[in-house]
Amino acid sequence: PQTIYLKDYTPFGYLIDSVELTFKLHPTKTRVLSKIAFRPNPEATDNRFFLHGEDLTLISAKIDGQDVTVRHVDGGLEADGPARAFIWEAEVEISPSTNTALEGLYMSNGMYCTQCEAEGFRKITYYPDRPDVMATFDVRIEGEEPILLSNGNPGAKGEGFAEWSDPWKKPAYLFALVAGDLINHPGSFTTQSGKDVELNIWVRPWDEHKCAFGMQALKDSMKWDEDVYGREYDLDIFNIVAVDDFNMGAMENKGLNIFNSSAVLASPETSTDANFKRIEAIIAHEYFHNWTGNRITCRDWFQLCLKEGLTVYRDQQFTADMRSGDVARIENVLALRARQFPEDQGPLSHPVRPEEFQEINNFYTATVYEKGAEVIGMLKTLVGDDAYANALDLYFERHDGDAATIEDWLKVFEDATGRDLTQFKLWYSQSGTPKVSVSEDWDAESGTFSLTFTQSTAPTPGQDVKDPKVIPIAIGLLSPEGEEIQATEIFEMTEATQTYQAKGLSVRPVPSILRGFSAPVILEQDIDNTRRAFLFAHDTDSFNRWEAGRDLARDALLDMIENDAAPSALYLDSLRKVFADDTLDPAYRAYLQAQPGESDLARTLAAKGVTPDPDKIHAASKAFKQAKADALKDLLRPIYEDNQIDGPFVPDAEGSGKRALANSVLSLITKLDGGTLAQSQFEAADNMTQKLAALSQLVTAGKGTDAITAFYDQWKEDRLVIDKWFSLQVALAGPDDAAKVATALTQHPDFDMKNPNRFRATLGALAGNHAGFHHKSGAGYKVLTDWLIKLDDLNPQTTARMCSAFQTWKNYDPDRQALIKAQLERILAKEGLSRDTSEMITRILG
Ligand code: HT7
Ligand code: ZN
Repeated sequence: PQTIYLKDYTPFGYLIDSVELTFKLHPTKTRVLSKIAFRPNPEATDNRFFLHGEDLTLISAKIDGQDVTVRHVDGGLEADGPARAFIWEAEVEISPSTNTALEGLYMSNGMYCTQCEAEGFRKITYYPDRPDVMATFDVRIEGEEPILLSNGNPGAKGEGFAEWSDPWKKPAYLFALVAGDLINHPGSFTTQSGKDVELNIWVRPWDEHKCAFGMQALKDSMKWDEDVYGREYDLDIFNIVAVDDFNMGAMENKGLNIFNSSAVLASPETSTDANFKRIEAIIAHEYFHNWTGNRITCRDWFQLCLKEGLTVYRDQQFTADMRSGDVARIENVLALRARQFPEDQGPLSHPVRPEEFQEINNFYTATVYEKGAEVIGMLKTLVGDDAYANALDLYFERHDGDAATIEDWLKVFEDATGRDLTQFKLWYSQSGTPKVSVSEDWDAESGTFSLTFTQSTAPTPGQDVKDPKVIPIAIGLLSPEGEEIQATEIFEMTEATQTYQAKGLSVRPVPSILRGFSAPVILEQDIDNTRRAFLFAHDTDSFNRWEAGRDLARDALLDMIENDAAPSALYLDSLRKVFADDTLDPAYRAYLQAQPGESDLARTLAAKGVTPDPDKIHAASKAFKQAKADALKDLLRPIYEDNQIDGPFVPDAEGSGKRALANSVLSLITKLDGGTLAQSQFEAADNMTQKLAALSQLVTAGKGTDAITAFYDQWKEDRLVIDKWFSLQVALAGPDDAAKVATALTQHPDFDMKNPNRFRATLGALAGNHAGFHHKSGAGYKVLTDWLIKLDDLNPQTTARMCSAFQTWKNYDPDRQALIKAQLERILAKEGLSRDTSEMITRILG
């Protein structure tokens, strides 16, 4: 397969003034007629007229009304393009119902829909399918379906047809079409300049009761983007459509966002608090793309973080404003460490702006998205809130309508602040997670406290040597009594080794370093657990307070795993004191007692050079939880009772926080009562958050058989709930059973490998069950591989994404490595393996 390089970018030879598309819908013989006005691009040096095209049957092609001879070449066609303005017309035939890759135009349960990012439009018609080619689109859809939707504003409509017109220039990846038997949940929004916008969430009739929350989240997002970024919506209508078969969460097509139904549909009976929170964030994310992604798009796919990093940063700000900011930061960092750190510290490591790829779909990664957002957060920390706001205003003003680059983005900040960002740019080009180690010095005579920091980044694939980066390190100082004697300051580290000093102090302070996780680095602090316990009790920075408790818990667990130690009395004692504090926000309190997961512990061991033993990790995790339950015994029931809510379920910060705390306590109580309380919660629960938490506890306690059956019987008609049913059983199966449970569920009549949600619920859950997946028999590896090989024929994109389950393989012992390697080689040997999966496996093998 061909590798594409950032350094090879050249503009396309032609510009497009307008695109007219007509769709004559048919499940196997859809006709697409295109009429495109091209003219030579004065900035291009190469005027080859090449149009991308895949899986298309060409019926006819004309230039200025005359039939034209085309040459079919790899990935598309070529024709002799005139060196003047001309009209290209083509008719192609495609087959949506047999398109299982869910890219281009496909069918999901009888409904037509599209997914064009990144390179799916070329499966719809011949076109320069690259983001720097932007055009206005006029679309006519002819079909029997009652609802026919596309981008932009609605035009003429009649029996069997509808027309849409998008006045904003856009790249083809933002094109969308939906046709089906849908009903709308309506809403409206008046923009800051007084324009009324029609809002709709389009769903199947039976899902109408699951739209209200999404609609409110959309209105909140529209208002927030006006209030915080001054961004107003720019069409008369904003449509969202829910689709069951979808490769990712959602897609920001101009004026017609398409959502995986799991990312928009919600009701208290069927969705958990976590689902509600995720839906709110995804609706915001896709809406925010209207400015950061659509009005200003990417010049090429290497610049993906330009829109994704910024839009994730914006949706994280939104969540922090809508809910608890402290908890949101903990959740973002947990997600970064769980998904991005392993990527950046393994064979798939790549820069936030990659410089080469074979298949761009493989680069919609935690590094581009989540680390990309951290980079924006650091930039804001470095320049300050006001300068950030000015820079963003300038960005929108200067680049509206552009297909921009990271250079453009940084130039805006340089111009707005006068700051040189040359070194900062390394965050975009240099991969790997920096390690920052720190040592302390106290000069009592002068009252000077020094912190000496050293940064280093291990080599990553293709990058042996790393330069020092700019790292904003937020530091606060506490007195030995726990009072804040110096509020948070930002220390800008730019050298490999650099010292921070605080002078004129009367006592040696206790430092709180990297407050709020001010940079995506690994902080190595040589401090003892008494210091950690102190910070856990007193740190005035909520993130670092939580982090201190987590570090204590992690060290206690590692001691149990490595040295068969007893659960740390210091930790349990500290936890008791902190956990008893009912003035703390319940959601935050729930996080204070959460322990690192098994995969997290395995990675921590590997980073220390210790080979992780999944069985030992599993056993220690269980024993640790039991010890916590014993130590907190008398506190648990009162906390559980105090956090029950009378009245209707509201998925807001307050309600979800109380439920999170009550359910975290339930998991400890189950360790003591064997599941009695969980059984009554399961029977009484009127919402999915409490139902599923109770079911999880029953299954973990080995008492779940009847509840699993009852749950299925109650919810068998609801696909999204049944995804939970599949996932929970595999995720909670014991190490010896996980592969068997997953295999048995793949035989269940409701298992459908073509549906990515169901596939992930079953096989993704197996990969997430650490001790089960890494079972020494190799059964976990084999079951996942068997299914990845089958899925690759149907859906390469989802297959390739799921290969990342193997990315940590070199952390394990030689036997497990050999077992995994054999499975990776088996995948690679498969005849006709997709480019997506082949690239992933080749990179993982290293
Ligand atoms: N910009 C979108 C990324 C995307 C995608 C979405 C759905 C299916 C396939 C996809 N490939 C790429 C989603 C986002 O970041 O908002
Ligand atoms: Zn996005």
